[in-house]
Amino acid sequence: MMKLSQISLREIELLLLRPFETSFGREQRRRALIISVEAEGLRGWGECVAGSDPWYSYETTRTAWHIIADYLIPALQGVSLEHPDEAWARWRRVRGHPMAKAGLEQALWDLYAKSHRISLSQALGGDKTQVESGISIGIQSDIPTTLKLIERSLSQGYRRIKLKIRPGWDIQLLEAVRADFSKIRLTADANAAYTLADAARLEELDRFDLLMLEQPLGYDDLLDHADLQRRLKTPICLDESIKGPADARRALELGSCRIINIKSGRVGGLSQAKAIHDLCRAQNIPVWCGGMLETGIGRAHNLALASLPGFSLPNDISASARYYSPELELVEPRFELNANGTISLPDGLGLGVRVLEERLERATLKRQDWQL
Ligand code: OSB
Ligand code: MG
Repeated sequence: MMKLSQISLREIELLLLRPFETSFGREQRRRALIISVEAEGLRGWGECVAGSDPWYSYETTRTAWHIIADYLIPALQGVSLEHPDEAWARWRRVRGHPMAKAGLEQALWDLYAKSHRISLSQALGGDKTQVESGISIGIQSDIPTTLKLIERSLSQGYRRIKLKIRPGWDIQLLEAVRADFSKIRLTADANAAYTLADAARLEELDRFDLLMLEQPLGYDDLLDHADLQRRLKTPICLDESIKGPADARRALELGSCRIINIKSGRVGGLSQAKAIHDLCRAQNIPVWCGGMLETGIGRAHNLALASLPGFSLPNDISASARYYSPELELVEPRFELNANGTISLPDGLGLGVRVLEERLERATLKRQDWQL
């Protein structure tokens, strides 16, 4: 039983080591919300992955702040929770806003695991001690630069290369990559940059032996993806289009994809993420854990989620050093890539990392506290 006593909400900003560019835009600074929840002397942490702008989804740090502060926290006032699953039911009246819900729900999960003196991975039903790590490479200025980045990532040990693509930065790029790296596990992520009118161009991607093609069409679409999947040999993986277990069910029934990228933020939290995992596992659909340029806190949540048995493909969970300089890291220990291209789950209760509060303070733009 968790009798919540205090909640803190912060907006933070961290400088990325390098700008990250996708088909929808370029990011140099990562904004996020960090939430902590206290009960009986224990503290749980969560990260809301909504960013500055509504490009990946409609949520932003400002909409998430509004929803968390004005609706989600008040719905937990005076409440004792047995299990984090109960938060979803308490928030049922709030339509949408999955990232806002996920940030606070993650903190409840961490707290729950700590109060039961187990790791978050154990609390979720994870059975791995290491998870496979892939790297997501943003759109670069030119192909030679991309080839060098791939080379470096492979030498660091990453087990799968994902390239961001968009019309005009696709076939030529993949041609050059396959010329130099014929055997590597390679995927491409379009972040919804194409339409069904581009089907012929997308069919050409079949010859690059991609492990999957991620979210080629509309961010909200399932029907056109089903059409496209019938025309492609390459498995489609949906990211943006899967906003919860109901979308996953619809996508599998329609044949819109053969793989699902699970991000707890996009689907409303870890309980919802686990429900999608369970559904896919029952139907033999592989899943993997996507990323949103998380700080160490969100990264620790992703690792715990990816330790579930159905996460059978390399995840977008890279070492902390992929995005942030060591002085900005918010947690200890940092996440390092093992020589075999995996990241080890930290041992310890809950998330298994210690939040460095002075670092967090330095990154904070805005803070509000609630006594419940
Ligand atoms: O589509 O998977 C995506 C980053 C921000 C928004 C969307 C996506 C991404 C990534 C990076 O691909 C994954 C990561 O390493 O965190
Ligand atoms: Mg994606």
